[in-house]
Amino acid sequence: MIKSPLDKYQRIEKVGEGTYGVVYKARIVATGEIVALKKIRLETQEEGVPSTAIREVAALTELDHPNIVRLLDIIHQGNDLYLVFEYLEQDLKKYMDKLKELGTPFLSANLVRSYLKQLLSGILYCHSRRMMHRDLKPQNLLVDRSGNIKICDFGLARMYSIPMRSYTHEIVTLWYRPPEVLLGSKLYSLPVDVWGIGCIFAEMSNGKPFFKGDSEIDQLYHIFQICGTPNETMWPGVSQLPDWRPVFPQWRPKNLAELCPNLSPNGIDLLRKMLTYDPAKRISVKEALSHPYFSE
Ligand code: PVB
Repeated sequence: MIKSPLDKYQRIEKVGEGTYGVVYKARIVATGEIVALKKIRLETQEEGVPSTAIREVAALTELDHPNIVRLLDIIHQGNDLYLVFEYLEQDLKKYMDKLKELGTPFLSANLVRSYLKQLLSGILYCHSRRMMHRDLKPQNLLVDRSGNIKICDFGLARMYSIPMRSYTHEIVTLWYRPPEVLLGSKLYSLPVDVWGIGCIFAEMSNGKPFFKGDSEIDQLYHIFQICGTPNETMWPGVSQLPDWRPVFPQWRPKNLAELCPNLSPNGIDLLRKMLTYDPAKRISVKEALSHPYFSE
């Protein structure tokens, strides 16, 4: 038998299927250390993994922050790329589902604040390196028993583009997608991650998704019904976006404090700034971290 670099790892069990590939719980044979092995099938016409993909993934090993899931190793084998990450016990979605089953659907105010602060500091680390995530959602946030939360799939969304369906044909969620992307903007940037984090902030404190659309237009209308239908006054240029329609129904904005009864007035103020339509006016991650909500 020819030795493969994968022999260093022993698969224990399949964790599940993510957007880009299947994830296994595994162990480093030599040390017994538990890791996560993510297998990415690259659908290329030609044989082998494109060298640009390998270079880009290699750059991700440089990301070193307590709130970013650590990429430990990359193994390239035939048409597959195996990414070895630190292992975490569950994701935020599963954690929130478990709380729901227990009849205590939402996170405590202190845990919401702690998770939000950790998420923002992980994102600030990446944004200051001009990297955006583009697909933040509770399934991409991993939690441990000590109150830590870590972001995974940073950098992958950029390389592989966000597919319509996961490789197992699961429909990819639209609930965290910002209005500029839903309206067809191709020049979106770092503010997309702030919108996604805002949606997750509201979801953690309410115990249910904030904008729960089942198609792109339904997603947009859910946002309009809560934030009000946007216009040129609040968002200059909105009517020039590719998927803007002059016939969009007109809704007035709702009161966020009534929709998020567990958030303090400072929390509501921060949420409103994160869910600002115009990406240029949306609060930045850095500004969000110095919001009074975090010094309550
Ligand atoms: N889940 C890197 N990684 C992981 N990716 C996923 C992980 C994980 N740890 C490091 N951990 C778990 C372990 C057990 C469970 C869950 Cl939700 C997550 C459980 O009890 O079901 N990815 C999963 C998908 C494969 C479903 C969560 O998004 C590879 C980043």
